Order: sequence, then C-alpha cells, then structure tokens
Amino acid sequence: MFLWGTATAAYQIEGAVAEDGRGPSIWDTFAHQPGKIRDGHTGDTACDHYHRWPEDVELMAAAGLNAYRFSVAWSRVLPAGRGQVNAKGLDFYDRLVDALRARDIAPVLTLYHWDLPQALEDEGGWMNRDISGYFADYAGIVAERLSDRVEWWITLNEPFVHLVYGYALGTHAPGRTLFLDALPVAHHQLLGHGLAVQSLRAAGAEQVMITNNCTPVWPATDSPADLAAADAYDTLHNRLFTDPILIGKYPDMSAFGTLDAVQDGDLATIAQPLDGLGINYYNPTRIAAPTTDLLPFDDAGITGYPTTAFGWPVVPDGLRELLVTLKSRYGPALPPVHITENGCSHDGLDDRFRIDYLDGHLAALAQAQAEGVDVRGYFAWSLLDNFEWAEGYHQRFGLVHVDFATQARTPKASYHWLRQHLSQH
Ligand code: IFM
Repeated sequence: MFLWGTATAAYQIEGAVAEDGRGPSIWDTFAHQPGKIRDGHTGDTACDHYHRWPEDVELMAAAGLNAYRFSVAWSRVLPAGRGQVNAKGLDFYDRLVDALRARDIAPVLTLYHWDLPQALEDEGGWMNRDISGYFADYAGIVAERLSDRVEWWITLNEPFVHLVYGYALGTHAPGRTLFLDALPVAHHQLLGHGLAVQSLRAAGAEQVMITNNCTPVWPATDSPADLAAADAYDTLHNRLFTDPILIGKYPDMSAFGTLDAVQDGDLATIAQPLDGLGINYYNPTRIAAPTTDLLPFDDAGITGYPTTAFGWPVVPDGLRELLVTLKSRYGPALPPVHITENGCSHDGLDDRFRIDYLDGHLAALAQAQAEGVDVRGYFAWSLLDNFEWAEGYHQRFGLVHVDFATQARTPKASYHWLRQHLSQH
C-alpha cells in the first residue's frame, strides 16, 4: 500500500518543553539565546501538540491519510540523553501511536530530528564519537516499547542540514561555527545511524530507513570550473550521506579535507541493510566555481521559477530528476524510496499556491515511477504551520493553519484538495 502522510518534528510542534520530565535539548538552549531566531520566537509552546494531539490525529484521519511521520524528542525519553529513562516521555508516544493505529494511520517514527539532549551537547555533541553509541542505546529503548506497533523507523532526519547549519555555519542549534572542521559530525551521525539500525532490529523493528535531504545539482555553466564545483557540492550534499549507507564507502571528500574520524569497521557498521530510503525534496541547487577560498563552490541561485514565501524556487520536475538520478547512481543498491518531506511555505487559508505545488510534485513523482523508480510513499511537509527553526513562526508550511495566539486549527484549501485527491487514489 502506498503511504500517504504528512510529516512533523517534535520541537517544531510539541511545546510542553518542561513538562512530564522532559530534559532540555539544544534547541531549547539555542532558541533562548538573543538574536538566534527571528523575532525571538521559541518552541516553548509551538503548536501545543503535546496536549492537542487527539485533535491533530482527527485532522489526519478526516483527510484520509494512511500514514504519519513524526519524531520523538530524545530528551523526553532520556532527559540527560542517556541513563535514567523518563517513563512519562515514552507514555506520550505510546498513546499517540495507539491513537494513530486506531484510525488506520501507520506510525512512521523518526528518532532524531535535530533536538539533541543538551547534556550530550555538553559532552561535545556530534563531534564526540560516543554520541553515536548513546543514540543507538536510545533507539533500542524506544523500539523496545513501540516496535510492536510502529510500522516504519527512521533513524536520522537530514544529517546534511544538521551538519551544515548546526555545526558548520551555526544558524541552527547547537550554533557552532566549525566550518570544515565540522566533518566528524557527518561521520558520527552516520555511525550512529548504523548502530541504531542494529539496536532497532535487535528490539524487533521491522522496517527501517534514514531520511536524507537531497537536491539535484545544476552547474551554472558547462565550464570545467563550474562542473567541478557542482561535483563537489553534489558530493557534500547528496553523496556524503548516501554512499556510505548504500554502497559502504565514502565519496572522494578531498575537496573538503580528510575524514580522519573514520575507524576500522565503521563503514561496515554504517552500511546496514535498509528497507527504504527517505528523501526530502524542496528544490534544486545551482552551483558555480568558488569566488573565495572558503569552500570549493558558490551557490549561484536559481531564477526564472516561482518562489515560495521563503524564497525557494518551485521546480517540481527536480523531484523526478532527483529520483531518476538516484536510481541510475545506485542501481540495485537503492531500496524503495519514500518522499518523507515535500512542501512549501505560503501564507493564507486560500492557498492555491500550495495546491499547485503539491499537484506539480505529485505529477513529477508519478513520472519518476513511470521511469522505473520504486517510490512507495509521499509525506507532505507539514500537517500544521509550525516552528520553522531560525525563521520562528514566520514560514507557514502547514496544510492546516494554526493561530498561534489561540492554537485554533483551520484546514486550508490545500488540505481539502489533498483529501479530495486521496479519495480518488
Ligand atoms: O521544517 C523543515 C524540517 O524540519 C526539515 N526539512 C525541511 C523543513 C522546511 O524547512
């Protein structure tokens, strides 16, 4: 059965950050630092999903969705990241999972959507190799409780984005500005993924994947310098987090430095067999030769397409291009693909823009299937308007409008369009 869902993440929707024993995460710390988030917004209350989840599950059911991708807040389950388990944290996800299943909505559980427990950041965060093992322990604890009812397990969400914005550039939590010295974060996340897959399987999880943010890379021109820059960017954004997982080796990373965090046996651990690959697609990236010596590429920007409220170009065919490229790059090593996020920010309840966005991307997905790519799911980002990281509540990605003053939920035109679409598929 094709999975039709929406996707969310714990810190972006839950709120209740100090409730029922939840420990602080790096996003609590970061969001409370002046100047980090637009207009000083925080996820303290977010969509108050921690209390309003029954209403949110009803919204999904009424739309005819058969899957829901959500993330678990590590620090609800293990307030200090390791050691003492907080039973109330696990109970929350247990209730949510049961409610979803009662509505025939398959739970798709992401273990890590960037909210590292602050106590583990205090030990070096993902720069510290030990965090990989703690992540696997946490994965095992959650799966011991929920593997009998959770259909799909996703280890990490977008490790590329976490590496670049969280540790290299510092515009996301934990706000570190290590630039290329952040590369160990890539390896430790990948190692954590591999170890977590082992813990998940040992605890009875049956279907496991990872979610990567991927982008088609367009060279600005055909010049050798632009082509080389585009190749370097493709290596960093797409291949760094997919090659080791699917083919057990790193791409040539020499344009960025050395991956000296890699130890004997790590690649075998990372390349655990998977049941799926999650892909988050938003837009292509156009790359030119570098104009500084900071990085081996420049972002040349894309013009000539409509743009979302965030300013991101809308290129539906980029989804087809990406999927076809993955298939030709990995061949039989590519497991079935799920589009675990796709969506746009746009204001207003009458969101024809979002309807066109969804319609265009679903057509591109169908075209990729017709060209032989095995795609088994599509998750719109997002169910609700929510806390969009450094942008606070300014970017509205929801199918359902949230009035953050009252927490009232109002389905937008795109929600009704999707419900209608699903009733015909
Ligand atoms: O909101 C984010 C999400 O957390 C990860 N993928 C991209 C979305 C839109 O920026």
